[in-house]
Amino acid sequence: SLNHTHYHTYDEISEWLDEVGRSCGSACSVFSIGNSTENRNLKVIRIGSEGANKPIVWIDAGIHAREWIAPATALYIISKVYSRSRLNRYLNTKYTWYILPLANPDGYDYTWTSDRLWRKTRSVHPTNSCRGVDPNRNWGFHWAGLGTSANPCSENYHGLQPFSEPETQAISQFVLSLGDRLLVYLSLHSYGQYWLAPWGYTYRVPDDYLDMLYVGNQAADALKRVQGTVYEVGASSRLLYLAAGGSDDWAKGVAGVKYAYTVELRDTGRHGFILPASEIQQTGREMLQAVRVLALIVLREQ
Ligand code: 0X9
Ligand code: ZN
Repeated sequence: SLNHTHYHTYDEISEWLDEVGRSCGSACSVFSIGNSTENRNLKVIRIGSEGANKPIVWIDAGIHAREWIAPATALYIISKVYSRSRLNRYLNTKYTWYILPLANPDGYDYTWTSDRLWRKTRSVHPTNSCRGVDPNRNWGFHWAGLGTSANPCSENYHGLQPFSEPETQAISQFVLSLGDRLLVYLSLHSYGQYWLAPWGYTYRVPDDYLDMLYVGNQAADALKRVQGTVYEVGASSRLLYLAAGGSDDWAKGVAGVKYAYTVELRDTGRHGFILPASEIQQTGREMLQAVRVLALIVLREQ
C-alpha cells in the first residue's frame, strides 16, 4: 500500500497502481492509454463498473512535472474513492471514474533525478537543444494563441504543432473515446488555490459560464467546510492570465464536456511547488470532499 505522508517516485506510483489493479477485482481496472516520449506508461485507473449509460468523471494530474501535490492528491482520491464506504458505493454505482495520476511521467521523473522545478515534457526538438513542450499549451483548441510561446526554450513553449507530444496525443484520444457520457473533466495542478473554469485563451467566458461557476462554487464551499481552506472560483483568464492550448479549454471546446475545470491546489505561495509532504493528506481530504460534492451536484443537474 501507498502512504500519503511522502511523495512517491514514478516507479513507486506505477507499481502501486498495478497492485491496486490486481487486487480490486471487478471494482476497478488499471491500464495504459499510451506512452511518453521516454516510453513510460500513461496509467489510468477506472473505478466503478462500466455501464452503457453511466456518466463519467475524468481526473488527470501531473500535466506539469514540478507540481507534485497534484499526483499525490490524485493518489489520495484513488485510495479513498475505491474503498467500500456507503457514499463511495453510491457514487461508484452512479459514475465511472477514470483517473490518470501522472500525465507527464518523463517530466515527473526528471524532477526527481535532475531538476526539481522542471515543468514541461522531455521531448527533443529537431534543431534546438532546449527540451520539452508545455503540455498545457499543446492541446488542439486555439493552439499557439495568447499566453503561449514559439520559443523551444520557453516554459510556455506550445510545440511544433497541436498534440506534438505523445502524452497530450494519447490523453486527448482516450478522453474523446469516452464520448458524451463524460460529464466532468478535472485537471489537477498547483499552486494558488483556484478552481478555474474556461476560457484560458480569451477573456470571454462560455455561454454556460454561470452553470460552471455555480458548480465550482459548490465544490469550493464543500472544500472549505473540511478545514477552512479557501479556493477562489472563476475563469482562468481573469483570475490568472491568458493561456491558450490548455487541456480544460480543449475538454470544453472540443470534447464538449460541460464541467471542465483546472484546479490549482495548495498553497498560495508560501512553499509554492515545494509543498511539504505533511500537507498531502489535508490537501487530499478537502479535495476529495470537493470532488464528491461536485459529482453529486452534476448528477442532480442532469
Ligand atoms: O498556466 C497553466 O497552465 C496553469 N497554471 S500553472 O501554474 N499550474 O501552470 C493554468 C491553466 C489554466 N487553464 C488554461 N489557461 N486553459
Ligand atoms: Zn500546472
